[in-house]
Amino acid sequence: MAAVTPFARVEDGRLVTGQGRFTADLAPRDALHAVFLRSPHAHARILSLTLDDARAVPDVVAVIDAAALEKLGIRPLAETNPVPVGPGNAFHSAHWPALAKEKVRYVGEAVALVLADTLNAALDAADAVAVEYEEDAAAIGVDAALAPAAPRLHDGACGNIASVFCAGDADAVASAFAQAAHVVEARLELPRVVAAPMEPRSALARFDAADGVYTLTAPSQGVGALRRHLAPALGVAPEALRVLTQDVGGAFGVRAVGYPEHLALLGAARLTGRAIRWTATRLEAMMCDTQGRGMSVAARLALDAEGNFLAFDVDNRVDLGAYNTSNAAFIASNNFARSLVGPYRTPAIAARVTCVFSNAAPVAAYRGAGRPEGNYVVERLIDLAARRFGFDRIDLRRRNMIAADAMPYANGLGFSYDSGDFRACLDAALARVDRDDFETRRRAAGQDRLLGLGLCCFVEPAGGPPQETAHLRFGDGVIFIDVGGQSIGTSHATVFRALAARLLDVDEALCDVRQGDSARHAEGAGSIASRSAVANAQAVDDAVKAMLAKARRLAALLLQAAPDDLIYARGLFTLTEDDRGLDLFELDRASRDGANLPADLAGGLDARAVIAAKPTFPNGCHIAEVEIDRATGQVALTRYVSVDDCGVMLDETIVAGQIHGGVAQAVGEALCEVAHYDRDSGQLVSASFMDYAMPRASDLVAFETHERPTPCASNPLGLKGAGESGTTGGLAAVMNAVCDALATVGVDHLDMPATPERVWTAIAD
Ligand code: SMO
Repeated sequence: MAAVTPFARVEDGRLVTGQGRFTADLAPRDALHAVFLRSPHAHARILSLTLDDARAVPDVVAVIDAAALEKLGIRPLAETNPVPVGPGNAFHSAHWPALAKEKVRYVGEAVALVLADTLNAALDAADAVAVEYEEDAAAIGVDAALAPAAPRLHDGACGNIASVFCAGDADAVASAFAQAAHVVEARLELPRVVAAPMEPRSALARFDAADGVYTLTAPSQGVGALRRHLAPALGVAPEALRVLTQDVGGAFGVRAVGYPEHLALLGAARLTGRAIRWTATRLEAMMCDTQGRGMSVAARLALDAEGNFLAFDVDNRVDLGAYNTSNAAFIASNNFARSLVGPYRTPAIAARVTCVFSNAAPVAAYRGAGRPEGNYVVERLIDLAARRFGFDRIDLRRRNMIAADAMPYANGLGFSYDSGDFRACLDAALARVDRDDFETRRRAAGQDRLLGLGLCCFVEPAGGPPQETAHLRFGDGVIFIDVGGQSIGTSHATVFRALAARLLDVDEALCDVRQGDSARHAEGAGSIASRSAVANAQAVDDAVKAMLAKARRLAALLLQAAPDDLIYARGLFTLTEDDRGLDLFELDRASRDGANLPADLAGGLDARAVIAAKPTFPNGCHIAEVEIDRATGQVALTRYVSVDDCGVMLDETIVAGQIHGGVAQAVGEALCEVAHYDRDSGQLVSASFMDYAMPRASDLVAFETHERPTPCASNPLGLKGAGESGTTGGLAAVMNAVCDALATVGVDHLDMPATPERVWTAIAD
């Protein structure tokens, strides 16, 4: 039973007193330490790999190469979400190998795996592996990878192109542009970023030879999703892989996928018969975790003379890195394209997305996963159009917004918005910002300090399919709430406990949330795409309803009453207000006992529900103010106001926390973060916190977060996602503010990140 704590969240007492249990805390005495030998080259042929000297190092138990894993039937990791192939679309995948064979394609790609009784022995042995490489030129970035003479990464990927995806109506767009009064065009670069969760990737791998079952303990965004990704690559049925996740020290999308290291470590456990433990160094995390974004977008917006949007035309070229991960091409294609509608009635939209292989680490989901990028493109184009053609940027947005009474609104790119009042969010945000006062302050600031105000209106297609599951289990004086999601800092133990207790009308102390074991929680799609609250809560709701319905029928039988005559309150079925009645635990015992009961009332009250999860459309308006020091180019975020519609909120504090975290992540991407690869060598030169600028508290401001909810119409609890709204609203709000400030000195557009050097250079030019 969960203890009563003085903390706001169930999780806090444990976590803030150092009692969290993270994967690296599991340190079985007999476990071998694992060290990966990694490629120092971005692109090279492996001429020879000699393991003998490494194997001779004292305390080394095994040194493994690609061939050894291949003999176990381990294959490269395939995508779980391919780009849909259809008219105009093409897809050539390149799967991510557990260990490189013949060729390495990015700096940090694993080449061999050393297992030893001590970490130092493993490190020494990794040094003793002899690899002969023949270097090839590296293709860094989409332009280089698409150049006619570019080095080819994969046989079969012609011109390094992984996929081409087309969405929308290109003919309608072409005719709209032909009639437009105004056309604005821009080229927008969204550089790569790394997620850098506080807890680096870590794993404990085991293999039970008796039953042939692999067990992987690792941080994840859902054990079911990780198992579905890894089992086929291991060449086993899903039941032959058990995935366990304990506490997770940050996820941000990079934990949604399986990794080559998972496969290699599980293979090593099988080959050695020992448990294997591994925790990435920060350098490995920077180089080898999947990265995010990496897009080069050419966009055009057509307007009529009054400022009505006519058409939007977007061409996105995406730097996938060396391999296609589980979801990278899908995110950059499908998620990105379907975010180009936003809150606006744009009659015609066309998007083309070309995903390109390059000699950098693979990309995958990164908070928002395609949606912040799409939204950023829309919102930058609107500001550019307003400035160029003399429209007020707020009037322009308001004029083109989808009205609240247009719901449900078919957005033309495959989604139907169920609800939302976009103008109300815009108005609520503007009501908190005095634009006249801002203009007065801007004038007063003079020439040395450039003030900027930026806003962003967005709709974020979130969550959705396939399914989600919840299981209520009666324990000894406790009801376990098993859910398929995974808390990644998202407070599931607090939120789903409170929800279950409310739906069951019992004390919270009687409810205990469980997740993180694929033996129990395999069906869930995991905590991705802002879906946990929406999908898991619905499943809990359904499971509670099913359980209470059975309990009511049983109580009626035992109390010799009609089911509808029973009163249910506080966990108790009674006939009148003051009779003793039967509580849920008594009913569960009677049902389990089963004596003389009809079959449908026997077997206990445990209940399982699986729901089909529908997408939701969190939306809102975010406003940022910045101040640029003209002499140094330093950008200071001076104010941040958000008004979000996350639907009905299960816990307002936790929603606010999600918005805060998302905004901070967006500010980092907008102002300071960039995964910088050297164009010639392909080295990741920003591979430590000395070089990669994570935002610090001093880079932020006290966020003023507000909610203006409209209940979601597509699920009974009225919930919408909240986990990524801050990131989606934040990118464009901050960059529109930066560009608003720079416009006063004649700079139209600046790409992220708006570092002092880039801002200063733009002003100087
Ligand atoms: S970036 Mo999220 O795991 O969709």
